Amino acid sequence: MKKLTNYINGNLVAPIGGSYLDNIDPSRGKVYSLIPDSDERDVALAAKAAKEAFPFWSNLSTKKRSDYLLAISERIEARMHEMAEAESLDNGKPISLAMEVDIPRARDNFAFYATAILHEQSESHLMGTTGFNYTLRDAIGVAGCISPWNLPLYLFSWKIAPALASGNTVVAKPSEITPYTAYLLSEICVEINLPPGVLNIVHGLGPKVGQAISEHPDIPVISFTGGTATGKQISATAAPLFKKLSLELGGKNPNIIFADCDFDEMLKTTLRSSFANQGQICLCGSRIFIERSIYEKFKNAFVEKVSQMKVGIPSDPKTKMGALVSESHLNKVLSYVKLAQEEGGRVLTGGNRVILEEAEFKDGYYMRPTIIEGLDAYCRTNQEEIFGPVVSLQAFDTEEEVLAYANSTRYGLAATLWTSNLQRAHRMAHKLESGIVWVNCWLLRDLRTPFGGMKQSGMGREGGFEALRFFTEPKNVCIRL
Ligand code: TXE
Repeated sequence: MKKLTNYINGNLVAPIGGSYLDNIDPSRGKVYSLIPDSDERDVALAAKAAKEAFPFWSNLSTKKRSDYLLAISERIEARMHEMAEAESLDNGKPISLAMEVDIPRARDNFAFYATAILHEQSESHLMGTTGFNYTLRDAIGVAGCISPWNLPLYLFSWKIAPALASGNTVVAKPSEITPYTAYLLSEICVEINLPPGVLNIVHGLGPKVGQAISEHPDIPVISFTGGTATGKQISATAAPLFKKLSLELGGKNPNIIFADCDFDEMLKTTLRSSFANQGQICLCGSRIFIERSIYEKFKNAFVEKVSQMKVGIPSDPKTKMGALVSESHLNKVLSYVKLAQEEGGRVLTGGNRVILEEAEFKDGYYMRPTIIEGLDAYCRTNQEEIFGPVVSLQAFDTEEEVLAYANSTRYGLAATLWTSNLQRAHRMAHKLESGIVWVNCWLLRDLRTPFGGMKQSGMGREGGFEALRFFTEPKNVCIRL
């Protein structure tokens, strides 16, 4: 069975402790490879290599750093199909999604930051004839990047690329549930001769490897995406060490539908925003609020479409809904369906595990996309992040009422708004407590825009120049004239 390796100081190496974890293919429910069960000794080696590489990398010309990142981007493009297959196998997502979204986006993340640094400008502040100030932005040192399983290479590269582009060296940890494409990325780094120590990838469990990164004294900056509870744990570790932190956490996003929207466009997009990647995207809209006059029309059309969605083998190009990422996650999602029923919800479609007919895939973690109605906006099902193919429907009468529902959770990541009334769109966008508001669209992403959440959805922003700012230390220089 294939054993993945860590990537430390330019070499593909076994973990020091010699032990491995099972890596499961969720479409079959079977172990298909082994990943290093690394510990603080591997992290220490990686941090040492990264620290030693920092002076060289941070002093390299912007153009040379850019060339290395572009070379990574080009190799991802060249290995696109292989990487999409690997992502689909590792995560359970349809291969079509990995080909259209995950791997192209990872490629673009490297290209985006490789070229962004060529266009950076620094600020200056004139003080009449008295003096002037200019701002230097220097790389900080070794950056720790910790990422989750839902968009494995996409989110991993969304952190690594700006950290490296701005001159930091990196110790990175992908999710132990979906490590494979991070391993392929380390192969690519070897192929392009990335200088040793610039990027180090350590595989293993969160409480061991992630914790060791969070507490390592030579890693002063940490970028994390994952669950809110883990974010809290990392903050508790990093705060007394005065580390710079960026946290991208969970969401419980509202999808608000007014009667005056373009119904067909809204319906088509709402299918995606509810169930793309089996609902395992932090930006999915899991609470759907519908203006009362079109509630029944929407409900009937939505239930009809969702009940026809094919749940199938991820490697089949026609599959739209693949497997959930793990058995424990499937059980967690199913337990929320049960909770919803206990809370008075009615399951309109789905709600159950699916056993595929193909014998090879009968143990995979499949579930039917699920729609629930009849729940109160403030019940647990509507307040806690489920992170699976489950949405709830609720009617509303006024803007004020739906705003109160939308803003009622502890999260504030993304909101979607469907209306053809421009004034209302601006009014609502202003009042929604959400880091991202999509009007008449969903997941329309421009990599230059700030990305992140309010409240317990996170701290700080990624994306565009926000990420380059995060990974640098501003220094004001004041000159008397
Ligand atoms: O997250 P975890 P998981 C949410 C979603 C999901 C939940 C759990 O609600 O159900 O998070 O997902 C590492 N110190 N999102 O299990 O456990 C871990 O190894 C340092 C939202 O993936 O937070 C992995 O690499 N690191 C999200 C990473 O943290 C630790 C996307 C994320 O794992 C650690 C995915 C520790 N003590 C899940 N413990 C979004 N907003 O995009 C774990 N890790």
